[in-house]
Amino acid sequence: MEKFKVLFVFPNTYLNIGIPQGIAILSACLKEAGFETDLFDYTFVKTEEIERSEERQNFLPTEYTLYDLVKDDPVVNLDEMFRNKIKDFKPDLIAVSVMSSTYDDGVKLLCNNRDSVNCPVVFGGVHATLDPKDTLNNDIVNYAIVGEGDEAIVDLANCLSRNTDPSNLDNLAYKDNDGNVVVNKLRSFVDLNTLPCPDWSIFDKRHFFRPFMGKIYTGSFYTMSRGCPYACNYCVNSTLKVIQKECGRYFRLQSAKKTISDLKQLKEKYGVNWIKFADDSIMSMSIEYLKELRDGLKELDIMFGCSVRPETTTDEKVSILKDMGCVAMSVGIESGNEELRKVQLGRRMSNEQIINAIKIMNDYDIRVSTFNMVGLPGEKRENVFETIELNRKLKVSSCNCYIVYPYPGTPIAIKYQTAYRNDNGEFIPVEEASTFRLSEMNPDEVEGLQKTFNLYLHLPKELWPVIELAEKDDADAGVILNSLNELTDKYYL
Ligand code: B12
Ligand code: SF4
Repeated sequence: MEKFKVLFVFPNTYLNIGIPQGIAILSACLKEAGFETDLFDYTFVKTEEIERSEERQNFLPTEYTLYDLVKDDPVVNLDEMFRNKIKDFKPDLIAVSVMSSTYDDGVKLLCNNRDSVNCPVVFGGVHATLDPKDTLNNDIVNYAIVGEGDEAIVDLANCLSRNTDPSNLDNLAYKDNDGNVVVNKLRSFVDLNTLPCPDWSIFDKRHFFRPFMGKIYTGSFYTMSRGCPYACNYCVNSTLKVIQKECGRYFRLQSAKKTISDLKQLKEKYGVNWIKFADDSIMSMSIEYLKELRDGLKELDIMFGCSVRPETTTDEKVSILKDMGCVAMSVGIESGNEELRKVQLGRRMSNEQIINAIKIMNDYDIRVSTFNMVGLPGEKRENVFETIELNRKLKVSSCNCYIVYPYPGTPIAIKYQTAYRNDNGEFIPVEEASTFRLSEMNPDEVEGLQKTFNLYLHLPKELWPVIELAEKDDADAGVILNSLNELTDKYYL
């Protein structure tokens, strides 16, 4: 008998590379249970000609870039490719993984190709957990999985392959005959140590492209924990924790042995030599755990980057991580104003703690990048400059700067009563976050500051009046912005 087949769909942004661990683990779970899987991934589907990107890279650029990865690809039609995939693979279940920002794209693909979709459709991922009602608000979606999908998708595939009714399955959400959304009870969190190694085989190998410090490495994301011990006001973790309160302790960590064994396999199979640990806060892990991890990972000789909370940073932990292969750390600063950071973002840490943490990282010669936000509730222009000044003082290599987006269900979205869909029912794009008007500045000013944030960081203060001209949204400002970016790349990075 033919195996029951599950086709994953990853509605990603073009060239936003990196393997989503959610799909990779679910695929491994399904294969372990005897099912067949495949993937339709937007990441390398070129729907229009692209120019060699002028995008500036964070660390020393490589000559071979993302553009070179895809320059010989033909321009294709996304819908046609999807229909061909369905024709070739003949799935029995289509499984779409979505964040809030990608849900509409997933639905659009299925609706555009309705005639080819001849099997049930399940949506999962962070958006399905945050808002199952919204997820099921299109008749093309038959089921949503709320919370963890590792066991739920196997149960669903089992039911469907035996033609039995899945409607009692834990974690399942569906619409009953009256059109009401039913969300079943959630099962306990899965024991992470029992999960198979993520299945990277279904992904385009170009996802492994990792340029760093002028060289190209091979690797992708890997997570060894789920959840986060903190609860920042703008982060979905605060909400996911509440939704899944009946499932067990929210922050979970797999054994060091499991991480070592998985990374060994990924190294053997794909030649991995660079990993980005996508765990929310690596230094929340104990010294003993980190030491065990170091002892096992050291011999694999894998370089890695990770995210850290400043107040968990200690000399001893950084020294262990460095010894383990850490070369880059990302630190969430978010705002240089302690009051805004504490009251609006729920991040209780002082500037002093941030400065000390980054000093330790610098002492160990670890590349530091920071995460920052503009457009915070109550934020004024001078507060943005407090954030810029803090970063300047820290001499960080690069800053990521985002405009605050009140994601569904987050404390910030609830407090300011923001809706993430516009009057036409469309998701308000992340690029239009300034239109939420949370700060004391107007949206143009917020956008201007976001796009010039790194210029204010790197260029001498004498040039700040020129940078201010580049903040505007017109052709002249565009020319100034490009020149300043070139100047920064050439002389100040
Ligand atoms: C790695 C990562 C990325 C990677 C890979 C994305 C991915 N899908 O994995 C990249 C770089 C592409 C990325 C980009 C972005 N990301 Co991101 N990312 C993460 C991060 C740090 C880890 C994801 C992960 O591996 N988790 C571990 C896996 C195991 O969990 P999981 O994905 O949730 O999967 C489980 C369940 O959700 C479910 N499941 C997942 N898929 C499916 C599918 C089906 C069919 C089923 C049944 C179940 C199911 O089962 C899985 C196992 O239990 C998370 C934070 C986090 N800790 O989750 C943010 C996070 C997902 N990202 C987020 C955001 C905002 C973004 C960006 C919009 C950022 C930006 N401003 O550009 C972009 C959007 C990109 C785009 N496509 O347009 C938000 C999403 C918020 C929201 N409401 O949607 C998160 C939650 C961060 C946060 N704390 O706010 N991201
Ligand atoms: S520390 Fe990071 S992942 Fe954890 S709640 Fe805060 S923003 Fe979210």
